[in-house]
Amino acid sequence: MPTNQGPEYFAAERKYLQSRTKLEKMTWLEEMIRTSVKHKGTEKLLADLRKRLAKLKKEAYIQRKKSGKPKVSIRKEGAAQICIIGFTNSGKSTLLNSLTNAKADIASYPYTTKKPVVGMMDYEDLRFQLIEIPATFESESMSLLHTCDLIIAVLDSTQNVQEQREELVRILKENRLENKKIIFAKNKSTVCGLDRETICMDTKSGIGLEEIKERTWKALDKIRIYTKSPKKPKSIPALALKKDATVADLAKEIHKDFMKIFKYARIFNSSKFSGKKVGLDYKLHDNDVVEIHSR
Ligand SMILES: Nc1nc2c(ncn2[C@@H]2O[C@H](COP(=O)(O)OP(=O)(O)OP(=O)(O)O)[C@@H](O)[C@H]2O)c(=O)[nH]1
Ligand SMILES: [Mg+2]
Repeated sequence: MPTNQGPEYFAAERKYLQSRTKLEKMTWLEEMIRTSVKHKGTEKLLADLRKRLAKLKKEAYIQRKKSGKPKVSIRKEGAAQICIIGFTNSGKSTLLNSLTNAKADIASYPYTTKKPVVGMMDYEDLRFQLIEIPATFESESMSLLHTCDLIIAVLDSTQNVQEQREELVRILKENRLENKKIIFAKNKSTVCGLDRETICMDTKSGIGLEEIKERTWKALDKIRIYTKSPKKPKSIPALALKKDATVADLAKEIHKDFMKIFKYARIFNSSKFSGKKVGLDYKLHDNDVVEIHSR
């Protein structure tokens, strides 16, 4: 055992040795890794701790798969539902709180978030629902990843980024989520590399938050449509529809029976045809304002 560890490390080690559950053990192993001094002399110890942690995570995952607990379901609100994933302490709650009205607990203590936390994010007249997925990756909250529209994966730049990325990709694959849209964001990082695919952010100081919003909207690959009533201004928040959406798609989005009472619509935009009367098959464009007239 190395003799040059500080009191924080020894306190975590004591707690680890007293732990009974897998989650407790994982928590204190994470804490031992975090608080351990890092130099040549502790490399072997750290490798051993990481190996033990990886084994525990795997066992915990198999156990959870068998637990059969009811799946968490959160009703979609706004233009899209976006899940935030990442390992413990990567800064998921800090990101969620910075982008939305949520008040998730933030702490350097591992596994602070134990249940999914929801918040609403505003971006250019659109509202998005953001959900932090606990880093324990329990199967009951993993179900949210199947139904959400996009995943933001937070990587902790104070740890091995490549390893985290590969491990997250493996978890997604294991859950048959490999085809899900995903954005990678490297947190706690003010120095950015050449990898333009990965967003570089420091949520604590607000760096990269605008980019996260822009990239989220871009990745969703949708168009923003405003509705309005006659003689009224356009309604905000706007709706997000698929790129080739028509007025009929918009009517269905407003209400499933809206098509039955639809008479015609007027489209307002920056073109010379603004105010034009159209039918259900009219193909909408980004930023169109649609005034629907019903019977
Ligand atoms: N320097 C720095 N610290 C950060 C940043 N974002 C988060 N932190 C710190 O990292 C620690 C963990 O942050 P959280 O937001 O709680 O992380 P989390 O991913 O939600 O963690 P769990 O819920 O435990 O899985 C806290 O001490 C934060 O203050 C950042 O951008 N820069
Ligand atoms: Mg959290």
